[in-house]
Amino acid sequence: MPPNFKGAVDERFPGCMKGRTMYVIPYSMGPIGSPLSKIGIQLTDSAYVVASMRIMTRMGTAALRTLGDGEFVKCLHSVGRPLPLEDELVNNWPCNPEKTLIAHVPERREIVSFGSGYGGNSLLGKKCFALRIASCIAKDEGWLAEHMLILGLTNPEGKKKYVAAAFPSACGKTNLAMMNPTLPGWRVECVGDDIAWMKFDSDGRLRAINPENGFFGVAPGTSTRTNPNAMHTIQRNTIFTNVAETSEGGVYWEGIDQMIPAGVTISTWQGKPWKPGDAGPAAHPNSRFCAPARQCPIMDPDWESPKGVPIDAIILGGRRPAGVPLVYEAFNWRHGVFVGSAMRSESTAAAEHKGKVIMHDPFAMRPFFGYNFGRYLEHWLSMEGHKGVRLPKIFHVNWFRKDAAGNFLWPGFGENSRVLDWIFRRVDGEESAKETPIGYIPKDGALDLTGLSKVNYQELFSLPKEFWEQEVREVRQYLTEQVNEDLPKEVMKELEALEARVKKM
Ligand SMILES: [Mn+2]
Repeated sequence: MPPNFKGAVDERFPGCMKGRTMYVIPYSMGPIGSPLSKIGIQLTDSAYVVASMRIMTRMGTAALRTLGDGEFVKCLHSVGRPLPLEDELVNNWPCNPEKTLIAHVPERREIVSFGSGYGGNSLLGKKCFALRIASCIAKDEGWLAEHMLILGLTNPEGKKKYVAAAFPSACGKTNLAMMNPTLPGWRVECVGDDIAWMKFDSDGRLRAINPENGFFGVAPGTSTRTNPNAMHTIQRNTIFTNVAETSEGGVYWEGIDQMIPAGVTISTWQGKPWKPGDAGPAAHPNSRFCAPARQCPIMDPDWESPKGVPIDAIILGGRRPAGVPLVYEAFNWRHGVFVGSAMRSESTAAAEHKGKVIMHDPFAMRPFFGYNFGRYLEHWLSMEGHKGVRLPKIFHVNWFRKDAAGNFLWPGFGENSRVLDWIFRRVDGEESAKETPIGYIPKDGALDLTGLSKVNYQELFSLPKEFWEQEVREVRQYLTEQVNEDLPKEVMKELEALEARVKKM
C-alpha cells in the first residue's frame, strides 16, 4: 500500500457526506447462501447507488443474515460533494473530479471510492469487488473471477452445455449472452452477461455462477433488431443513466431503431433539444440501462443455482478487422492461456484524432486485474495441475473481420449460433477440425452455413503470413514490456512455438 494512502483518505473523507444521507448496504454477490457467493457491505451517500445496487445485487436483510459473524468486503463510497454545495454541479451529477480516488486494498478486502458517481466507480459490488478484489480472493482460494458472460446452449436434440466468454468492450457481449439463434432448433439461455466466478467442484467440473443480479448494459446500439431480449428486459423497473428522453417520458438513444412519433420531441442526455440529423449524440455513448436479470425472457432455469452451472468451453474474442479467423480452437489448455494473454481488440482511442487502434486486452481483464498479470497467467496455468479436473476447451472468435472494401465478412448476431454449434460439437469430441499454425479451425463443410449465401468462407478463415508475423512481434513486445520477468515461461514457450509455426506458413 502506498505510504500516502491513509493521508489521501483522511484528506477526503472526514465531513464529506455532510448534509446528505448515508446509506448502509449489505449485499451478496452471487445467489444468497451459495458456497460460491461472497458478502459485501457498502456505505454511500448516493441514492442513485442504492437504487442501482438494489437491482445489481441481492441486497438487504437476507444478505445480512447469511453474513452472521462472517467476513465481508468493506466498501466505502462518497460522491464527495457535501451540502450545501460550494459550486454548481456539472450535468446534474454530484461528483468531485479533482479529488477522485478509487482504491482497492486486497489484503484488507477493502474498497475506497471518492468523488465519482460513475457505475464502475460507485456500484462497488461490480468491477471493484466482483473482479478486482475477487480475482485476488480467487487466486488465494484456487478459483477464477473473470470478466465473462455465461450462457446455456441447447442443441436440437435437447442436449445442453454451458460456455463462458470473455470479450473486450464493444464486442457485443450482452448481445451474445442473450442471443436468439438463427440455426433451427438451437436455444441460448442467459446466466450472466458480464462476470463469472468459477471453481472446480469435487467431481472436477468447472462450476460458474453469475455474481450479479441484474444487467448494467450500454444503451446505444441496443434495439429490437440487435437484442430483442434486452429490450424486453428493460421495459420496467429499470434505471436509465445519461440516455436521451422523449417528451412522452420515454427513453431514446443512437441505434434504438424506433420511429419518433409525430409531435414527440427529444432532449439529449444533457437536457438540450435534439432532432435526428443534429450534431452530436442524443444519448451519451456510454449511457446505460440497469435492469433486474429476472426480467430477461431467456434467463436460464439454473441461473441462480447455488452450485453453479458446469462450464464446457471458454470462448475468448476480440474485434479484429483483419487477419484473425471467425473461430479457432486452442491446441490445449496451456495454448489457450497464451491465446488469452495475447487478446487484442479494436477500440476508439481516447484522443479523438487517433481514430481506431488495436489495443491489447488480455482476457478482457486489462482494467480489472486485482494483482500482477504474470501471477494471473500462472494461476490460470496452474488449473492444469489440479487432480482429476475436466478442463474446458478454449476457443477464440472474431465476429468483426472485414474485406478489402471494409465490409464485414460475417453477419454476426443470431448467425453466431453457427459458430456455437461447431464449438458444441468439438466439445463432444467430433472430428470436425483441421490443424493450422494458430489452432484448430472447422474443416471444410464442418461449419453449418445452410441458408447463408454471401459468406466468403475462404477469406473469413484465411491466415495471411505477414499479418501473423506482425501479430507475433506485437504480442512479444507487449508481453515483454508489460509482464517482463513475471511472464511464466510456459507462455513465452507458446509464443515461440507460434512464431516457429508462422515462419513455416
Ligand atoms: Mn464489462
